Amino acid sequence: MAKKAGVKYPFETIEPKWQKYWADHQTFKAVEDPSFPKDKRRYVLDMFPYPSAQGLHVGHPEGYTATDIYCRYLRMNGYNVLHPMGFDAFGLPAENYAIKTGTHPSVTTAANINHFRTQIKSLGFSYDWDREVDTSNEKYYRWTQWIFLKLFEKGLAYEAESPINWCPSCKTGLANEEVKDGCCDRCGTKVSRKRIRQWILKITAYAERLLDDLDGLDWPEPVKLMQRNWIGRSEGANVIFKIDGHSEALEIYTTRPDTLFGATYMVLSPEHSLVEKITTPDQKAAVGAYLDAAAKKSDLERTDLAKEKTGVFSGAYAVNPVNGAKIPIWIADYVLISYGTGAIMAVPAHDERDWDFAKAFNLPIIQVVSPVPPGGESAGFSDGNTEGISTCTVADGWSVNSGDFTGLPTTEAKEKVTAWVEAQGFGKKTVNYKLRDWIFSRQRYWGEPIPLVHCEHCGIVPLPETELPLRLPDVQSYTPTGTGESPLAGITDWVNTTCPVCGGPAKRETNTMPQWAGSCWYYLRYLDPDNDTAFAAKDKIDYWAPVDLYVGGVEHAVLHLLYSRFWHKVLYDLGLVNTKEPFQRLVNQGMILGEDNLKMSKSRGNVINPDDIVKSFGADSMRVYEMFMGPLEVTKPWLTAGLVGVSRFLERLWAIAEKPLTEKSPTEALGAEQAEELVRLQHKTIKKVSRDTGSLDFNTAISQMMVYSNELAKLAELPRSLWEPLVLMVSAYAPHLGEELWEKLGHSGSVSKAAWPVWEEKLTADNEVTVVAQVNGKIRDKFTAAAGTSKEELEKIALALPGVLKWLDGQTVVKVIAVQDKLVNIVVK
Ligand code: ANZ
Ligand code: ZN
Repeated sequence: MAKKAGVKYPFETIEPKWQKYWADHQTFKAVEDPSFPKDKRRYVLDMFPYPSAQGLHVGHPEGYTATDIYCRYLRMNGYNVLHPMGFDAFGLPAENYAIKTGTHPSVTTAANINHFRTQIKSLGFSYDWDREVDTSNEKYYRWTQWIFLKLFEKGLAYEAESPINWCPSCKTGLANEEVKDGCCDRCGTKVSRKRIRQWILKITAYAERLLDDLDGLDWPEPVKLMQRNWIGRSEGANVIFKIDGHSEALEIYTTRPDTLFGATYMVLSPEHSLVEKITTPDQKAAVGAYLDAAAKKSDLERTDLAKEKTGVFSGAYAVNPVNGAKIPIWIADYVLISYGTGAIMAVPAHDERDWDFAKAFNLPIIQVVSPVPPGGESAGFSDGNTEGISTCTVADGWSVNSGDFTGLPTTEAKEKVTAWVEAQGFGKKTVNYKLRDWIFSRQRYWGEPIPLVHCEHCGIVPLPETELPLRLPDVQSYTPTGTGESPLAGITDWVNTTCPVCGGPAKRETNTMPQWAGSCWYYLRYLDPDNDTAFAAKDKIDYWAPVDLYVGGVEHAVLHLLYSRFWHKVLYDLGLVNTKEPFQRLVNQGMILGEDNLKMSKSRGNVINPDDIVKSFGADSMRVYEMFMGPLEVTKPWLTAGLVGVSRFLERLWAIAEKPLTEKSPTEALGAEQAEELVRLQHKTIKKVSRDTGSLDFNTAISQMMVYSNELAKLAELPRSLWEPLVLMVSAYAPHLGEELWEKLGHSGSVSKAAWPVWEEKLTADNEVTVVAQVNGKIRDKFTAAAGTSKEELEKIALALPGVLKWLDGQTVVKVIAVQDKLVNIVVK
């Protein structure tokens, strides 16, 4: 980074001056003023940062600048705006640092928060800092615990000993959402499975609403799609198969009931409860060995399509309810216990996994779907062919070999078979979701303690609300025990307590909440951050919520954004919030790459430090540059040359302000012709900047301001009426410079409280008009002309147009009628 940029305006003195002014005058304090009607209130939110030791990176100010410009624009247009900032302060890095150095995570976290706050403040954002939240502060996490108790009371939190994703390096359990490609999302270590006692939140109870309510949200489609896929709704049928020689039946889930006639074998997941019952004596040894091997694999390894299929025959047979066919029951780990019923009917002709399995174990394959309608033909497939199928076809088609259903298109066959199965009493229409309940406990220290105790007599007892916050005690060693217990388990005098119900001896829950807990509801705490009797007062929630615009990175598409929607819906059901959804509009900012077009990383040495930029170019240059790089949502590389260009623009504004200011009208000062041109450009600029700022198209707004400033820079004398509107608009983008220029214009008070300039529509019209040329009333051509061009001149142009000449050939022109700025009609005979 340039050590000495030589920026030619005193940003070093202007920027701290106005930051101090804003703080001293509480310029951006948001107040619930009832005189603003509901449609004149806006809640604009940034995804709050995790205060890492590295400090701010250039991606943070990208979103923060965008929302800040938008907020300033809204305020200047008469809106009451809530724009807060805070810190997502629980998390593993502080704890890992404590393990290494012994420094308490609260000490590191406080230092990091202070550093972040200073950095953020140096960029001149218009936050109401009185509303700052810190999720690791007991005044905050008291309410996180309180909401957990509500979930518990509603039966949405339960304890279970279950095999979970376990990161051997972080020594903690992980939620499904925290596992990427079989590895820990945080450290990249391969995730294994471990059975431990867990607290689990029943997010699946909200699956349908989490899916349905996406429709009403103004969110990027890719994010909605990611949530839809994650929730993974599928429609099908549960079908019951009798087991030959057993009283128990086997229930399977299928999304293809239309393929029932093609089931040639069944598969149980190794964990299925029927495995032990139905395995025949001669298969016991083989099945036992297979179960041991499967237990060691992760779900991902088991379901990976590319992996070779493994399995073992149970010795038992099921009876296909549609035709009485006896088909073998296998045990294979490509069927997961956690989905559907943990058992399937296998249709190798139309399911690739089943196909691979059937080929590997030489099981029969029966085609029951044809790609061609009855009577049609196609290579390799014809109606009724049951042998020699060379490939598996998963696509829809027409039923074949399917009894009474033969000939039906797939979609119709699905419905008919389901109805028939239901009528016969061996199945029912079923909806399944991929979404799993949320593993909510972590075996770590630096998180919210779960406010429950385990009593020998009363079982699990929630702490009374009056005992909140349940404070995180100090520990001697932060190192996780690795046994599945958190470091809290070692503090006996904290663990041993009395039962709030019976007063007998009891033990505290030693798991803590996951990193996502605090961020599930922080946007509500900003509404009423100091409230000691509620997480937020109802009237304040009613005043501001929901969040009108939420800006942040796309990496939270399923984690934070799904979890917080879930909590919000629970609070909604309790009557504690006023809307079904927390974030009405979402915008994802694009990633800023290094100058080499690669992701910024320490090891590549392409990291840009915002502090360096602020030091050499000023905060305003940094802000305007990040918005000028390209559309907010796209990924784009950092280019120092672009930053230099932007700082030239700000220097030019400074230079314009040094010109002699005149109170004369533009016409008086510049003469009619130049005045008219500049006034038109001014109004066009106001229109474009207003529209683009309102639609978050900041880069094009900036270029329009550049165009206009270039023209003003040419003037010897500066008419106030041409200059002031630009200063007002610039102030949203480069607020320190904006305030200084506003003050130079003789105004007192912050420019952020002034009114945004307005444009006159007629002055934004282009000087050129489109004129249509007609022959006998039919449009034959078009041309552009300067507005006000004389009728005679228009007639001359029209009569020479190629599109017109074609129609004049061999005709006599009888009359020509011209309407100024609009049309020329040529009448011929
Ligand atoms: C028969 C069949 C025939 C199937 C066919 C597919 C195609 P989605 O869409 O993801 O919901 N399945 C059901 N439970 C399973 C489990 N626990 N583990 C692994 N696979 C399971 O997938 C549903 C389909 O996946 C079901 O429909 C079942 O195979 C399989 F031509 O049943 B299908
Ligand atoms: Zn008790």
